[in-house]
Amino acid sequence: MNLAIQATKFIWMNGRFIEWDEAKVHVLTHALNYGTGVFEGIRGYAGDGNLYVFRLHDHLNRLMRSAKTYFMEIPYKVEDLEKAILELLRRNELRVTCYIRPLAYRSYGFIGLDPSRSEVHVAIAAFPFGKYLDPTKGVSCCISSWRRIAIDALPPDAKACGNYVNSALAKMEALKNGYDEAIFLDSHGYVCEGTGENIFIVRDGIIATPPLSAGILEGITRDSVIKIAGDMGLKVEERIITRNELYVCDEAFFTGTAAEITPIVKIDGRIVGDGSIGPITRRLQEAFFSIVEGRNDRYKHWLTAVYSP
Ligand code: PY5
Repeated sequence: MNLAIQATKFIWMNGRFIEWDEAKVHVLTHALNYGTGVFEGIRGYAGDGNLYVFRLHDHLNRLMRSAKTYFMEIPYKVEDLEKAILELLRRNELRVTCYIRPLAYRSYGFIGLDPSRSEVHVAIAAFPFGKYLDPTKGVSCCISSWRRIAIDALPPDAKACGNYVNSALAKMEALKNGYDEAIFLDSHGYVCEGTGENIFIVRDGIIATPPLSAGILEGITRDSVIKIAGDMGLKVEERIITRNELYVCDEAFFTGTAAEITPIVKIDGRIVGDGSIGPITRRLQEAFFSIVEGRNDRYKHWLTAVYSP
């Protein structure tokens, strides 16, 4: 996967469109030192001659919830940020599948751990983005030796920058040991999520995914998959999943904005199912891509068209 950031022309920063290379911060920025920022990852999809942003409103609402947790007053309304994102995509002439990264952070001004005196700044970048994990072959995973941040230590359902040092430790460990991705257990030892993805398993035709109480991010792709599967007549349970269920399930997959729907084909050396993409995973993947690319009218309300037809 090529994860090198591809520069575009403009970045939206604090209400203005500025040149990509000018989007800079001071090294003493509070968020850079202490992780006091919140962010979103959103995808735009190329489809039938247009670009569609997937669940834009839901992502920005989650950004606002993350900010609320940290007493950050974002000086823009969801509607302002929506307009800014659509305008940014147009100014950058993006017509290919891309990633949109809104970031609100405590800026420069005060040392010390109370962030509340440092102003909240907001930046939005958008750039072309292909696959994050391999959706065609599937990925090989390990159970991380690092636990996911406990819900009484840092709220994992607020998408804060600081949460991701925990993800980075697990991701590096997995890659160094020859895996593609890590799966976190929660502080009780139950299955939690990936480093930047939610996780699902399938057993005897029933789909299961850990509940919010396992300390997961309330993923928007997770929510989409639950709805799509329900509409297909498949049974989906939000329930505690044990580590061993990962080893013996019929299918497993990750969901996320970056990961989309990525099949998991191996966990700690155990082959999942027959080692290829499972039938339910495949059906969900096909449905998901037809929806995000604007080929399914039933879910058009999840899409915001960037260009007028
Ligand atoms: N869990 C964690 C820890 C995440 O970071 C993400 C998203 C998800 C679950 C899935 O949430 P959603 O479906 O709403 O995207 N991760 C970011 C993403 O853009 C960053 C990954 C590098 O996918």
